[in-house]
Amino acid sequence: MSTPLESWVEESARLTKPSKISWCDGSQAEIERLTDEMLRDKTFVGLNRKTYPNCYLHRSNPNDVARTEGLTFICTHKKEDAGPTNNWMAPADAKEKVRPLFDGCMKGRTMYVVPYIMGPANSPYSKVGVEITDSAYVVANMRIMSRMGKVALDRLGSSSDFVPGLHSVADLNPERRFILHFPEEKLIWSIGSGYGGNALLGKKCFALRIASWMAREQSWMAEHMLILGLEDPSGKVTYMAAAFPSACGKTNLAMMVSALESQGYRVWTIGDDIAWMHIAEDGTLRAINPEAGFFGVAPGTNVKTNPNVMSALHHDTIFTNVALTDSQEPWWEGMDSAAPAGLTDWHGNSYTSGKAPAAHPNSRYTVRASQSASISSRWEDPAGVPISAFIFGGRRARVAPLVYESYDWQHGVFVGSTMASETTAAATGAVGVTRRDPMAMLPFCGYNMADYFGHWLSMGPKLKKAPKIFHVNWFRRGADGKFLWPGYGENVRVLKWMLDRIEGRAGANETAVGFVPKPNSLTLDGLSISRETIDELLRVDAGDWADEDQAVGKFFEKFGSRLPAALGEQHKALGERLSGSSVATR
Ligand code: SAT
Ligand code: MN
Repeated sequence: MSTPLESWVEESARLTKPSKISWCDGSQAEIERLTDEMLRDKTFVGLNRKTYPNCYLHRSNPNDVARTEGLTFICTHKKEDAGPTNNWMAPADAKEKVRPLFDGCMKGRTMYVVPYIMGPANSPYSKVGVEITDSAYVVANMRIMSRMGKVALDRLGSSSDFVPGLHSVADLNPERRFILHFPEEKLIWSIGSGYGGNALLGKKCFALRIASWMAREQSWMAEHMLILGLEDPSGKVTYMAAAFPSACGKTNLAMMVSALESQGYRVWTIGDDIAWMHIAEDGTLRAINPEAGFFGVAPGTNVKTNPNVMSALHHDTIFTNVALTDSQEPWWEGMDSAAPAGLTDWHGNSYTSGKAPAAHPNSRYTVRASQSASISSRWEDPAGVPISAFIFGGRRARVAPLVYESYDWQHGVFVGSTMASETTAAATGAVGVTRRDPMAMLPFCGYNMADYFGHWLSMGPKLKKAPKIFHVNWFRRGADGKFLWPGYGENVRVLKWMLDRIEGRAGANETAVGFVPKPNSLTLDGLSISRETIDELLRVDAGDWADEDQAVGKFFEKFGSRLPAALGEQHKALGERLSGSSVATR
């Protein structure tokens, strides 16, 4: 008798008709063989063996360079269960439409069966997925991003408890590209793209869209959050989880080299993109990082913005759509000052400066988390780490102060649900447009967001001590259009303020939007920043916030009567505080 996995693999092979089926074991021999094949068929370009051993460059099809949210669907029986912020198709219609595209799509190709675990191999919170794909590049990435191969098959045994994901690059035609999620049967179908979150199905498709659905059913949380530990001078580590939209600096924050290291404050990395959090028996919220690697944005990454990842990238790394120097080293905008002579752009053409960027703005590196010097000794703790704070944030040129703390859990959920950010190159579409992106989950919530807010509201009271909820904005600009806050390693000063709030040490002013630091409660020594700049960073502008309040009202209208009443009340209370005389600024 075949196992549920074997049956699904057979069924998928009957549909896609590959010439060969290869079960991936995750071994060294396997990756060496795949790498050789990819070097031969030009999927991979080998990089400098001395300075970048075991590193490869992949150039994707120019029409396939980012997640495609418009082609991503949540397929539930009832449209309302997908909600107003997701694209929806009925499951039967979706299958009828997309099955013909899978029919025979692997003819003449190898079908790889990729079993993987999301989460540490021995954690009770981890889950097994199996991706079927015809892309060796996907296999190589999954080997870095998850615990892939034999370890996953061993965990699964003959059980049916895995999330199947069927993937084919097919003809890479965006007209025939679909990223389909069937949360009711915990199934993923993805066709027509080989890029990032569209194709590495363990990441956004499983660990966020499908897992968010499971988490609501089972009273846990699957969130688009980094996890970090802030060590204080006594050696005590406090864990925080932060949600920012794609390409807003989660990786850099999670791997930060602290500007306050000489004072004993250090940052340790648990994860940079996704957090799965469960209520433990002691009433704490325990977070694991379901991933095993980082799929980070390359442009803007340098020894100042993320020194830890820069050293991690010097071996065993896959680069996608970056530029190439004449000594076969990767290069991207913002790596160092000027583009070196003899550069090849991400298309593989010789680069002319002043024209389009040499590296694609959403070019990426894929690297094992364990290669970072900042990795926490507890990053694979099967019990997870206890979360003391949530941080929401985004890119806002105006409005949002550098940091503020919500009044309580309910208000914090309101703050998260009204998050907004200027869009980035991580998804196709216009860049720099402000959009509401609640909890940074807009593209990743696998069900009706109104119900998701309800789930959030319900979680706080179940915890013995709910995490404090903060909001940050590193991206506020002054009248001259320049960033007011230096960011990167200096962000530890904001984390330290949060820690001091958690410990009841730091002062704050109560404003209409939440608690804002008293300027003297921020640790600013060693930083040359004027008092005026700090005041501007912390300012709650009544006019800006009145506009914000209106925009929130409009956004909430989308959800109609499904919006939890508590959020409507929070919105009303904000309006009252704004129109009252309570807008204190310092
Ligand atoms: O979804 S991706 O993995 O391509 C990257 C992101 O959007 O965070
Ligand atoms: Mn992300």
